[in-house]
Amino acid sequence: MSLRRGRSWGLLLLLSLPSTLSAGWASLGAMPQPERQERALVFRSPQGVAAISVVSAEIVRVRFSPTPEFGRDHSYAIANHVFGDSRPSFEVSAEQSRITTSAVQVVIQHSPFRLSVSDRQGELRDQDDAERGIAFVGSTVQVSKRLLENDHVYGFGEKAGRLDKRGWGLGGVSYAMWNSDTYAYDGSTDPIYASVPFFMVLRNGRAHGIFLDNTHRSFFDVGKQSQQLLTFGAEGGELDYYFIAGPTPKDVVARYTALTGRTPLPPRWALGYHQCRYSYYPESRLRFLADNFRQRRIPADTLWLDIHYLDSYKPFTWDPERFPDPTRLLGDLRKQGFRVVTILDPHPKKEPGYAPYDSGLAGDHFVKNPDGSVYEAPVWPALAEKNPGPSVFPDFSRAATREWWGDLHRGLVEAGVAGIWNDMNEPAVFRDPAHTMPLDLRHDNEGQPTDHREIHNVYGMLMTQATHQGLLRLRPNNRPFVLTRASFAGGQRYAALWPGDNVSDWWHMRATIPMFGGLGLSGFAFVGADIGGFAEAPSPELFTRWLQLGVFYPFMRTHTTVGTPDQEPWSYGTHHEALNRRAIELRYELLPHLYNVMHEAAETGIPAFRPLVLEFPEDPRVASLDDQFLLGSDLMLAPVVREGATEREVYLPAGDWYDFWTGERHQGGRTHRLAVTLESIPAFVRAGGFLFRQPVVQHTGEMPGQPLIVEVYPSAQSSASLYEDDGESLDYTRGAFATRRFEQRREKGRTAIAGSAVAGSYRPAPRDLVLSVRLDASPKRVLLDGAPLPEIPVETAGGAGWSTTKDGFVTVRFRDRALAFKLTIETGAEAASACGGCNGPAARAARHAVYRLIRALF
Ligand code: MIG
Repeated sequence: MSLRRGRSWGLLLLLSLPSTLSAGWASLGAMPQPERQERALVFRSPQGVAAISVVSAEIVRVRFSPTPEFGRDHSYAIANHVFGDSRPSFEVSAEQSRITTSAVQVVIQHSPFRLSVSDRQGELRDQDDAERGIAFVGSTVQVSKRLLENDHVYGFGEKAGRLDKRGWGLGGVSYAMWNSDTYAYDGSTDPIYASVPFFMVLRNGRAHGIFLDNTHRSFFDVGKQSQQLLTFGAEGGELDYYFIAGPTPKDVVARYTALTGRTPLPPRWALGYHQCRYSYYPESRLRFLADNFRQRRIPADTLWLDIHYLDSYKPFTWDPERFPDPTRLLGDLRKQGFRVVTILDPHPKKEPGYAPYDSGLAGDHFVKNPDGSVYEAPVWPALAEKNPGPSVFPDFSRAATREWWGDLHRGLVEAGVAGIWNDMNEPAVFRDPAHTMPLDLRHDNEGQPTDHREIHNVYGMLMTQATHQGLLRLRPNNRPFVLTRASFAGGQRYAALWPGDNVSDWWHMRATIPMFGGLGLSGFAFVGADIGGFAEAPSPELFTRWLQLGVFYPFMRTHTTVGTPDQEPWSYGTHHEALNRRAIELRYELLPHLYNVMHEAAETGIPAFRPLVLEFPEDPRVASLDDQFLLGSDLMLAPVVREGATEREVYLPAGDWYDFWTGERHQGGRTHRLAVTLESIPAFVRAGGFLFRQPVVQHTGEMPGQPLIVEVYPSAQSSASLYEDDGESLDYTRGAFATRRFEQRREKGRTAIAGSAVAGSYRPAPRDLVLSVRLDASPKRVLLDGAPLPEIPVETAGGAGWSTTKDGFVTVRFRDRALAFKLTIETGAEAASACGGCNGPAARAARHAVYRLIRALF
């Protein structure tokens, strides 16, 4: 303790020395009065230049450089600089400057230069530490902010730790941003593959965010060196950060993604189940897989080809023996409803006569050594059996190179490949002690050459940009699907992300929950981890549990490394096969819901996979909750993540919740203890929630014509909207979508459900609507647009009508005409307890009988 004290005194002493005398850190001291520019105040002193500018009423940019002038104003992360006019007002006095917008007030104290931001209510949100403020040494710049006792901190993208970055008992956490290939990482490995220098602070239930727009290696000390300080900075470039106001965490995420872009709406097939391993080959193995999925009736959409499909690991080739006729293979698989995704690493082999090398050299597309020669290093092609040799590396920071790389995908697209998997793009380099490129390599940097220090963290993202845009040029009316391992802030615009090489153990499975919570808050909505684990082999139980969790990953893919036992849903015996099938079936039943929330993410930035704090920021009990999450706003998941578990504790926030499986009502605001079996996938729906489902299909190609099932959970009044489109093309950007609103109103004796007419020009294939309405009393009469519908016993349903199941749902079915409708359910006077005794397994079986029946009918 005293040692630590001593150290910080030493640091304080250093910081208070005038910069000219100190060889160490210099703290930014006095700044003279600023120059007023249109939307900014610019301060200059012999120590450097600072600018505080207003991006929007809620977003303020802070820039400092320990140089006389700023460098080029350029960002790989920012997608949108243009926001509406916020009419800030500026006041400048000798001691301080003040910028006021409709949402925030920024006060800049001139001597020493310190900044603070308060919200509309006048509460301080963000405040430079009075002692330290901005400081710099060599090429490193940093700023220290005050951290309050009750602050919670979230985000930082892909981090393998707790959701709340404040750490256990305020122990603090310190993070670095430097994309790293970290095979079999664990909770103490940092950094890993992707860098998102963004975080959110939750203070008294209200949030603000900070985004450090700097691609160099950066660091974030969250209350670790000192409990009262959050210090961040980077080892090069400017201190260039954005303060983003809330007050809600959703506001912050929406604004952060307005700046850096949003995850585009994925093609629907990419939300289905993906089967991968390192590596499936030869082609007969792929056919075997496809046949097994279909014969065993285990739904799946996509099979993946890892590096063994390539000829000697060379990008844009096929191994001629393993895959003699890719076009025919892919065509045949497509007929069975399968798509294929192929891997591509950023390391073309140095080999005259190999087209990507020849054209890359001719176009000057490769990363250079400081002396101007092309950089070569060993990656996979160096380990090929035939003709091993070094690789060269595209300089994705050059626009012309991105275009060249994108165009190289033509052959794959023509063969029928549906999407591209970008791996090794940290970049990973073999036999280098740092496992990446030397820091002094040269990159174009969009016309302002720089070294690898500045490009490293965006190398992977720029590769995905090249891939995404190339796919778009090659198939202009198709939504590109790209999966990447490395990325950077803003990378959500180009690719889905998976957190690399996890391990087949229970910790790694659990760790994905806070990790995806943090990634979602950091703009990455399309994420999923290797189900079953990459390194090592899962027990049958672990694999089943991981699939049951993976049902709710936005991206659901099983993957494992080379040499491990089979890791397919049927690889663990018939009992587990049935459980695994059931999990994947659930995924497909929930696809309309998942698609809807992915669309919401594309529109608003609010992720599909949500930590509870996003929905319940004022509930202190969810601030550090690591083993539950929501899919959308209303579906709460509490997966079983402990080996041999027979019980699961679930915290339900205030309000009523309904067991997804039994319909049983639970009171929120407290923790419940559930008994669980290997079958259990604990899930709850918030009162008033709407859940959009469909019967089980074997792949997304079977969706057209399926009935749309709308489950409605009680509240006095609530509504939800549903988005649909063709699932594949970009026609939706030109109006070819279908959105509709559903609303419920409940009063004594009747429940009314209204559906709006469909907006947009897309129309789903002819189908039925099935409304499954949770009731607290038994139905007497059901009217559609005022006309009574017949009651049809569950066993003989057909045509329009309604029926009940024992667990308190009424199921109403009628043709979906895409028109407005009004359903009225008249109920008797019984109390809610009418159904109290029938919420067990029998009720659940009855409810599922209805679904089976619906399935059989269509
Ligand atoms: O050095 O392509 O994370 O998913 O299967 C290993 C082979 C290279 C690492 C990826 C993994 C992939 C593997 N790759």
